[in-house]
Amino acid sequence: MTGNHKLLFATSNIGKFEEAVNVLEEYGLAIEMVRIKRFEVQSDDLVEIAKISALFALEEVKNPVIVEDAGLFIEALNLFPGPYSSYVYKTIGLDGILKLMENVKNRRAYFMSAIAYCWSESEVKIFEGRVDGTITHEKRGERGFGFDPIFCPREGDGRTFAEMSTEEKSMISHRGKSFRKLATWLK
Ligand code: ITT
Repeated sequence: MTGNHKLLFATSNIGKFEEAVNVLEEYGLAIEMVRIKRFEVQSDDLVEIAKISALFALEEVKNPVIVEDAGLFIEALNLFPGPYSSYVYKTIGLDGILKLMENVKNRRAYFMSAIAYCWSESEVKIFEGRVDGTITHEKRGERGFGFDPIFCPREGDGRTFAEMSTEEKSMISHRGKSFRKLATWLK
């Protein structure tokens, strides 16, 4: 689909990019990071945000391109911060979320990843991934990025994503799942 060109990934988040590289290299696929100004989309829907952002990115780079929108959805907070995760991370941060979760018994949460791959104005393909887990009571671990120190995946061994290597996280993460779907489709 991409000919001899490397697949372009429009993102400003190096953590996301490294995870994507890690998954795609298992399939012999290479990607390149392009930083473009993200089009600010107002929507409650990750898929919609990814789609519109990918069309915008295509306009900019004039080559097939992927965009990924991801978010953390916390059950007890009515799925907040969801599509607003980036803003919430930058404003109230991990401590703010832990504070909102003080004395909250239901700690269930999930991460979602929606990749939009766009190669023409009328052609956008979506790949989604989800991982379920719980919000911890304290921050643990130094690796990863974003909300990783307070998210403990259900399929794991009790460690947070921030206590895992990139490889371990990608085996079970929302992004690992969505990128493996993309890779399978591209192959
Ligand atoms: P781009 O839009 O430039 O790709 P971003 O960081 O703004 O980068 P998103 O809007 O998709 O990306 O992600 C929203 C936020 O959700 C992100 O900044 C993190 O704080 C959080 N997040 C997403 N995936 C995560 C993950 O795997 N681990 C921890 N936090 C994550």
